[in-house]
Amino acid sequence: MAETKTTKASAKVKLTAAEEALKKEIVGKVGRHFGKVMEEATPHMVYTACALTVRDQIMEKWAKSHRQVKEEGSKKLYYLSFEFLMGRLLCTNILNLMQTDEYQHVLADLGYSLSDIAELENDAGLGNGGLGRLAACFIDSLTTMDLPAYGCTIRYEYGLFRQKIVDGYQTELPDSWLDNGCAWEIARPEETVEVKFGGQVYSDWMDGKFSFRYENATTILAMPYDMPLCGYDSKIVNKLRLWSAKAPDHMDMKAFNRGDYIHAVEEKELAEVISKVLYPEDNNTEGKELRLKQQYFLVSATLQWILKEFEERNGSDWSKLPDKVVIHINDTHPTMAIPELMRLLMDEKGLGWDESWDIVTKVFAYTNHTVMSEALEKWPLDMFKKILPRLHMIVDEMNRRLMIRLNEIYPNDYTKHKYMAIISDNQIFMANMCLASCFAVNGVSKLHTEILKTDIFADYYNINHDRFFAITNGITFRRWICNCNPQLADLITSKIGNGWIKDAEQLSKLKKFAKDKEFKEKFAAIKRQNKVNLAAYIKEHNGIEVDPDSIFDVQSKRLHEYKRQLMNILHIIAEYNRILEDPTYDYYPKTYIFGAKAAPGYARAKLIIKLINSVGDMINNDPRVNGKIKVVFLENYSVSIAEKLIIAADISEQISTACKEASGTGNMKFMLNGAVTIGTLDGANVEILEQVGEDNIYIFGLKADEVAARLRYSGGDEVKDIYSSNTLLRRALDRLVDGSIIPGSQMFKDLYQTLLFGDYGYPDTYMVIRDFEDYMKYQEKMSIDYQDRDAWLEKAIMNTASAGFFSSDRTIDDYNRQIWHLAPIK
Ligand code: 26W
Repeated sequence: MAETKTTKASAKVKLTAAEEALKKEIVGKVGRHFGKVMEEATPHMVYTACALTVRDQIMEKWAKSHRQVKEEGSKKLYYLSFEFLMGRLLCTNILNLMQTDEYQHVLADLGYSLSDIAELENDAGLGNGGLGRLAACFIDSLTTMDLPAYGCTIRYEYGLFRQKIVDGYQTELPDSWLDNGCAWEIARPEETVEVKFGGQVYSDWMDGKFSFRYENATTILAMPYDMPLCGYDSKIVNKLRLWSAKAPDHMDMKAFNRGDYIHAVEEKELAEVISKVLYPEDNNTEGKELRLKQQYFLVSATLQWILKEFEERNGSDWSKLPDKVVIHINDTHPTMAIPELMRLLMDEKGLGWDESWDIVTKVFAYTNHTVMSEALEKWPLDMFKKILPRLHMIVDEMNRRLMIRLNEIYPNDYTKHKYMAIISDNQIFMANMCLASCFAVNGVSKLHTEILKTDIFADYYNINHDRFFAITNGITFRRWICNCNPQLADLITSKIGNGWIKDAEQLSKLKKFAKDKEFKEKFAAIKRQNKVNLAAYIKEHNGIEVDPDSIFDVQSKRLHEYKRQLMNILHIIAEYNRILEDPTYDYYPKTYIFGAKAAPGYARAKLIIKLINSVGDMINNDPRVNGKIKVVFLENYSVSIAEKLIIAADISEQISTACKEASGTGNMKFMLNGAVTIGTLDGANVEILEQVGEDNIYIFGLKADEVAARLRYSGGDEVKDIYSSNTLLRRALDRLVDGSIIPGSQMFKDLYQTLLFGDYGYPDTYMVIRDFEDYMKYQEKMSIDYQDRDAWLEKAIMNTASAGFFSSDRTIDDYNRQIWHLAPIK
């Protein structure tokens, strides 16, 4: 944390009485919390003092809101997710309390600026990418819309690794986000529950039913921490509950008494390792034992808590559970909640299988976030049985009953049975468990849902049409414009009032200003200032000088082959070659900016990062380019960096291989902030096109069905033909192996090989070669269009004005009307 950062004060204004009171609070916190007077306080102490005053206000609201939920007997949503990528919370919370001006004034009076103080907070980076950030946007919208909901996740001691680029390579450092404490969380040791792993399970027949005994099981304690969250101008407070693993006291005491202190401490470490670190794999699963334990740990702790809360409020008529509780499974990672609820209802509450199943199948809803086959979770049966013996018995029985049902529906169609089974080939298929048990299944964009229905989940769709829903993702406008781009938010409000912040469709009123000269100039000035700020950041962090008047072309997201950062960089190489060959080539200056983390074990993704950095070194330092192209790789892409980067983009790169990106949400953030998209007809890009119209977006490349057709055969001839006929592409590709990027090095050969020859006889599985020409054509068109400043500004404004549909408030409203059926707190 940059404790030494200078914190410039913004202009002082005379404080109102309420502001004077707030100032007293902050000064008081510095004194009481740190034993310091203001003059001696470090900026970080000031940050903490501010956060604590905000927290106090939220807590006051919380007490009231809690009582109200109880009185109204409201149905509640528990949103189970292994990832909540919250980012920083100070400014969001202040904005949501509608006190941004007050805090700004008070801090200025104390000699600080709110934005600098806010920078001192560590990002809560408890997520990999889209899925985790979506969960964070959802909880903001749920609360803003006064819907009672709890986010449930693991309190990882280390969030997603910090990325450091060393000599062009990604290196990973631990993200110890809790080092300076977290002002937002409240420990709840009194609500600790036990979670059991391993051992043996024995059944006894007693009083006409089975009861189950566990022997030699290891008990781990799950201790919750609560993060209260307020919505924008809303009445209620929801919370994010984060479970932390602890060793039970008796565990170390036994060994301790035998004098085996080291062993005692080791055992404690082993227990607590469960909540130590977030798995950094995105769209890839490896069946690791620790991850399985994390999954069971979260779902078991959460379900025990859910049942306890229900029982306290409603007694033990469990058939009422579906009226009071809906549990959402965010991708398959928390799927074990399904058999765990069966276990708790049967073994702890004494219900029979049929009664329990009837409840379970009315409580759970599931969202799928990816169709990548390597991301579909499956667990080795042996491992599952060893770690979760009782759950294994339940899953086995679920599968047995499923097979009977399937044989009635699809008699003797064994291929189908196998494809739809929960257990096959000695593995447990988590998506099938969801499909067989959840009352609702949804995809995250129209196209993605269509692919679920007609392709990967077709067999289940065919027997359960009414359970499938298409709900397009969204983003919270409070963070993704109000907080990160306050000047633009203010400009919009000055024209159409502030109703759009809670009712995003009102943004469309802005369309009538797309041709208004004065508005356009103001819009342009804000974008330019954001670019100037980003240029300063790049200068400071990368040492690269970039021109704010060049086109800022940005691709920021996880690094994955299907997202095709490789196609982007190949295109840059091709442009570079053209400039070198033809000094008269009229090239409008462009700054290509990348931000991307690769999974630490994904060698090819890491090689692409090295390639981007090496190409950057080659081009940025070549005097013949005359600064017309700059390539920048921003280290450690995170929520906080996204907030600076997205608002400065002219062009948003959304160039995934069609059918692979389930939705995308970065695409929506760029659009909202007035960047124009170049993209394929994939995920939510399809709907962005619908909203913004074809004049205001650049769509290129193969469509989903065309990609699917090409993946059915090797395609070697097509790839070879393109390689021979497209000189620009060929010469860009050849640079990967001719030792010209890093003099004498062949290190990028793997990339060349896989594009042209493939791993298993299928070259170019992500269609980089096949989409290249079209991509280049639209890149060129954009550069030309950009030079018509007036027309470009109109496109940019139309993007902002058409983004209303992508508010997560709309998404949450869709979920609520179609799936959850929660009533807003009155
Ligand atoms: C088990 C390893 C693992 C971890 C994370 C597998 C899969 C995931 C996620 C499902 C990957 C993910 O974040 N998917 C993204 O979800 C976003 C929110 O719906 C979508 O917008 C993105 O298109 C999708 O890639």
